[in-house]
Amino acid sequence: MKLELVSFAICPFVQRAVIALKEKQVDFDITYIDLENPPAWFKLISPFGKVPLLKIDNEVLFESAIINEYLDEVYPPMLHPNDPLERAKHRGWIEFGSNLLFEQFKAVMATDEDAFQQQCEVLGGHFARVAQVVSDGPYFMGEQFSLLDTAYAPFFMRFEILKKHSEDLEDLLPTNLGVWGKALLQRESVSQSVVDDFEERFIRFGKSKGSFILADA
Ligand SMILES: N[C@@H](CCC(=O)N[C@@H](CS)C(=O)NCC(=O)O)C(=O)O
Repeated sequence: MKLELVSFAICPFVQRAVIALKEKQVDFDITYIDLENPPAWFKLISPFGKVPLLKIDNEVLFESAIINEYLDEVYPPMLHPNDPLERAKHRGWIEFGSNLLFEQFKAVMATDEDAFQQQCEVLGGHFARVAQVVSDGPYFMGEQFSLLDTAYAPFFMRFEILKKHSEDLEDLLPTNLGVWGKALLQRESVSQSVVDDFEERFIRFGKSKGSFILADA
């Protein structure tokens, strides 16, 4: 099977699939598109007009969580927990992680200090929730890296960049989330899941949108 991931270089949802593919050591091609000027072929095959898409020979999958579920079923090692109840709980928290990414994006897009601070409060509330279910580390469920970890690593990568530009973010993360994020960022599948100049591109994108937090970056 020939796998091709359709990507936008700084998209955290694509990054989830890249991490899963790297964990499973599966060969794949990656095609980058400009989401502000998407090619016609992309519009034809992306039902929501969003990345990621995973092309498998002539088939197309969309939605990062679905793509990663498929990869987990087809390519070993299985990263989801064995127990159906645990697996269902992980799916719920993966969904929570998607929302967290959207809330983080809103913080990046906030164009003034008030809007940014408000968004930090929202993030703080979400952190407190997920902190209740995270293990003592290193990963979400302890020693074993799981599919859920692929879903949160992109969040921590962006948080690390944002932290450099706001002291307020430093104290926002509960200790166990800090431990978790650090472990994820040290993992090879995560550190190699983005383009070499990711930080620069992320900052450039934020600045181009008038981001308050990245204004002086
Ligand atoms: N729920 C989707 C979210 C994907 C998503 O929001 N992708 C963004 C880029 S990071 C996108 O393609 N946006 C284009 C648009 O909304 O027009 C998933 O998990 O795959």
